This record gives sequence, structure tokens and C-alpha cells, in this order.
Amino acid sequence: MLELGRLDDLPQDYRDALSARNLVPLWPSLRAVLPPGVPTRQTRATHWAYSAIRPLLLQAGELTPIEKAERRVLVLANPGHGLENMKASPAIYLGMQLLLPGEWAPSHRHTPNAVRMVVEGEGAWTTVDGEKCPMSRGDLILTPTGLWHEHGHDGNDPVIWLDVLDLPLVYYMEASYHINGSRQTQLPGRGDRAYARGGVVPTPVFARSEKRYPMLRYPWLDARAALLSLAEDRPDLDCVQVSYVNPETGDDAENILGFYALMLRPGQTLPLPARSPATVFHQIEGGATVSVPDQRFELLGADICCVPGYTPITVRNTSATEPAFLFIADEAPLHKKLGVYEVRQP
Ligand code: 1HN
Repeated sequence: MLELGRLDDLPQDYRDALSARNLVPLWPSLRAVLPPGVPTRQTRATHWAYSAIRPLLLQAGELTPIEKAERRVLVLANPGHGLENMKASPAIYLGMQLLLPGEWAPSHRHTPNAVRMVVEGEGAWTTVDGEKCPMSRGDLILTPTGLWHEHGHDGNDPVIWLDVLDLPLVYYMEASYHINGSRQTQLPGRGDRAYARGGVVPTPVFARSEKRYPMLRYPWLDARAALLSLAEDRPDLDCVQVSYVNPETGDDAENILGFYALMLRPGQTLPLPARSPATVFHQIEGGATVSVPDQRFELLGADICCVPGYTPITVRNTSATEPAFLFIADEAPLHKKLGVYEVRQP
């Protein structure tokens, strides 16, 4: 292939004339923005041990009162993107949030979509669009774009959850902003019960709900039961996985990021093909390894890792006797909407 011209092939006075007019020659940068075959990725496969995050987050609870933080969060930043950019991947923000007994994180709404995956502690709740959603380990709570949300805590022990937002993308689009509100009035509903069973949906008279986000809380007990029942029903199935969806439409629960729960059977090794979106794994129960070319992460407890797009991944259950359960977030809905989604056959 013919080598393209470089910037320093051009006379300095010509380059100066271009710069002075806000012009740039494409050809010296063409291969960098459009590399052959595989994109350049800044995202590095990165592991965050919960045992390292937890004491530092509890220390933040002593150092910074909630009033001085609004949201007391340590961000899981991918070093490949520069820590200050607060990205796990091009479109995914991850943070671990601490709420102490009696604290309140005031109501606001914003353009980025968020979800919370509850990691530990009982007694906290998030009110979303007037519905007070209880928080227990493994529950997924949506706070989609534009909906009011606030967090409170009536229990006795610290509560910690993982925040997953599409903030990096929305910020990049220069569309990220928030509005503060006053304490929400509680409406009927707690986010999960109306749509508590798959396959049947509420139909008051003959009209179905037209809410864009009819279900706000996905209890872990239900997702876990769905996985166990799928595994039992389909012993032939390798990938025992469920997607968190909008129960009215079957679409992904949110617009930009996708959310899934995966069960690994005892002793199972599951190879996943390389796909264009970046992927995040969080261990809910049991232990697993996540392997990518040249790296392997051990996920214990509530550990988290992220993997760049276009990377083949192998996940393995480290127990020969117990199933392992993982929460997964990815950029697939975004890639599909943009028409750039790819699965590469090995
Ligand atoms: C946010 O609203 C929350 O509501 C947590 O708990 C983390 C990170 C960036 C922007 C907004 C929350 C956030 C956030």
C-alpha cells in the first residue's frame, strides 16, 4: 500500500496558511482515524477489585458529608482514557456510590441515562418518577433520561451500589445537563410489582401503558429465578443469559446501554465472540474469570472489569459445584442504533 504524505512533507508557510484559516489536511491523519480492519481503542481491559474500592469509599463517608457531595461516588476510570475523563469505555461511566444511614441524596434529573446495580446493604431506596424503589443486593433500578430521582436510606448499615451511565457519550454530544428539584411526592408503585411476571403485562381496560419506562426496578430474586429456570429448561443452552428489557415493547430497558444477567453453570467455560461494543462485567454471586487475549481477571465478590470492543472474551466459572452470576452492561443498543454493531466469528 502506498504510504500517504506526512504533515512535515508540507512547507511550513503552507501549513501556517492552513492553520490561520482553521484548515487541516486530511491525508496525514487519514490512517489514524480510519485504521485497517480493526479500530484503534483507547479503552484498556481493566479490573477493579471491590475489596480495594470498599474501604476507600467508606473513608469518603468520613471525609465528605453528603451535603458536600450530593452523590458520594468513586468513579471507576479507565486509565486508557485518562483518569480525569471518568470513562470506563467510550460510552460507559461506572461509579461506586455510598449512602450512609439517614442520608438523603436530593432529587434531580438529567439527560444521561443511569442504572444502579445494588452491591451491599439493606434499607436504602431510590424514588424514580414518584415510585419508591427498594434497594437490595443485585437489584437493577433504572433512572432513565429526564426522570426525577433521589436516594434515601432508612436502614442501619452503609449501602453501596454501582452506577452505570451513558454520561461519556451524552457529554461528548454536548447534551449533558441536570436540573435540581424538590423532594418528590410518592406515587403508587415501587417500580417492579406491576410487571412482576414475564409474558403478561398490566392491561387496565383495553389500553396498555404508554409510559416509555413502565418498569423501573428489576429485583435480583426474579432475574436469578429466571436464569435458574432457563438453565433447567434448556440443558443444551451454553449461554444462559437474560436481557433487562422494557416489558411493554421488548426493547432494551434503556436507549443507549444494554443490561444483562448471565449464569455460568458449575465448571462452565463460555467463549464469547468479539463484538464491536465495549462490555462491563460485575460479579453478583460466585466467582469467575474473564479472559481476553494476553490478560485474565479473577472476579471475586463484587469485582468489576471492562473490556474494549472487538475483543474475544472467555468467561469461566471458578466453582465446579455452584453456579456463578454476572451482571453485564454494554454499548450494544448504541452500536445497533448507529448501524455499526458487529459480531466477528472466530
Ligand atoms: C447521578 O445523577 C447519580 O443520581 C450518580 O445517583 C452518579 C454521575 C454523573 C452524573 C450524574 C445519582 C452520577 C450522576
